[in-house]
Amino acid sequence: MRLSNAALASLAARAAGKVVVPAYDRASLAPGIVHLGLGAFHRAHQALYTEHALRAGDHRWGIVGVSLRRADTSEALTAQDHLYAVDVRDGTADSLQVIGALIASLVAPQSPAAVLDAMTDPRCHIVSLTITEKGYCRNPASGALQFDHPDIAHDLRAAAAPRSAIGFVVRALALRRAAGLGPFTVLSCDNLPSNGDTMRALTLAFARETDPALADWIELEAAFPNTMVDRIVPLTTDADRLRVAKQLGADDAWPVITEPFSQWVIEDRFAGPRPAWERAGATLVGDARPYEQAKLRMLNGAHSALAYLGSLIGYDTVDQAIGAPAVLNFVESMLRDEVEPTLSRPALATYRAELFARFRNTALDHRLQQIATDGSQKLPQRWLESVRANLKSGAPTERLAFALAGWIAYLGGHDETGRTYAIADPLADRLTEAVRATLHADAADAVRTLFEIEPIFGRDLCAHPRFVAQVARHLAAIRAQGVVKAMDAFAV
Ligand code: CS2
Repeated sequence: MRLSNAALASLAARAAGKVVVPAYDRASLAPGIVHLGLGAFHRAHQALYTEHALRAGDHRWGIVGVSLRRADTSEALTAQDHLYAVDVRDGTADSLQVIGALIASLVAPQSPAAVLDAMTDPRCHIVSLTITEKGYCRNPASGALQFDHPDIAHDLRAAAAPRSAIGFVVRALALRRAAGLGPFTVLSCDNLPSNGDTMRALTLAFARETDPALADWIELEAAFPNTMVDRIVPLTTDADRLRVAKQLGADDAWPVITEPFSQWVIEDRFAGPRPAWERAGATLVGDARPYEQAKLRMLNGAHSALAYLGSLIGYDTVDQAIGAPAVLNFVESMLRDEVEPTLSRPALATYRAELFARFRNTALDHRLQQIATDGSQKLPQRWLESVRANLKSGAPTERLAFALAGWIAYLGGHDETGRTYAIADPLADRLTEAVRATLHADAADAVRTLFEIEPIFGRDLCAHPRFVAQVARHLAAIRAQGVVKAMDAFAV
């Protein structure tokens, strides 16, 4: 039996009280939210907060999910009335919930007009985004819109059938303005610094290029709150599908797997109405940036360090890597000594302890290679902002330099046991070429060559000889002795 509206009534797990299912009338939901980027993260995070509002009786907030590229998730969910299970796992208090908030899904390349129709529906008040860092088509170091990005160049030429999220947002806002409708709130839920401000600047840069009066209207009327989103969501595997089907008593082609922890901090400045997400545990604030910065530099910064150093050693998952005492000691001291001093969020030591407990979750099977993807888009906000702050204040940068050396070594494409892996990154060609060209060169030459890649390192970091020398020294040690031995430099 496949999961569906009809199947809900007869779910074996429901009868046994083992699963929560939507008890409201799904047919009555209005399409109040259009979400761009129908990945697992959205379905395990924002959709759950919205589900809470629907269960409480506010039926304005059905979600229309949009896949900007692939059709697979949409096809799988369409065949099951867009119901899916969220499997919360930590090895002890596991729980299963079927979510009904998603009411439709669209595949943008197949029907851009249908996506624009959904975004210009007068009942749509919020367009949220989880399109990953690279979906913003920006220069990761400077934050500027990449006008030469193929999708942006296309959308400037063919505005009526956009490809990029920014192209869709600008076109939909133009159509709403022409129709005399108000704008929607644009809610970025990606791991970018000041994600709302970032999206706003990119949207305005694009709109200015095509229609300055539209840009003025967006500037005045639309809202782009910053958000901090946090929940660890590994990729769903076939083993997950089998386990969920067994527990549920029905087949779910795309369940999502996640941890018990969830956090959402949102700036409370919307252009129109919004769901009462705070009743589901979201924190509405005036300024989300201290939370966002701490989360990016600590959780995501530690994640990336674990991903590159752990993969090099030969580990597959986060819990394996953090289980190695040398790795734990290194990442812990990196956060404590070189990241936390750059932050203003309160209770950082408690936050750090919580992070490590989450990383130890053995029921998630969170793959390091998932986190290792798109380093060029992630490292500027995860590591390099802390590096810059410390270079300015005179604080230490040794551990961040070591993590960077680990990333450069990781770009070699094989771990210390000889296993090879692919480098998944929009700048993969440039990165692997730079690493190949300097493999037998002096480590300092290798570091300088990498640091000249402006979209990642800007123009300032290669001009810090002390920092370049630190990274080079650690790269030489990692190459000569391997990661764990090289970490002896930090042993307590
Ligand atoms: C991870 C994040 O894949 C990655 O880069 O660091 O997806 C991380 O799991 C989430 O941001 C946690 O909130």
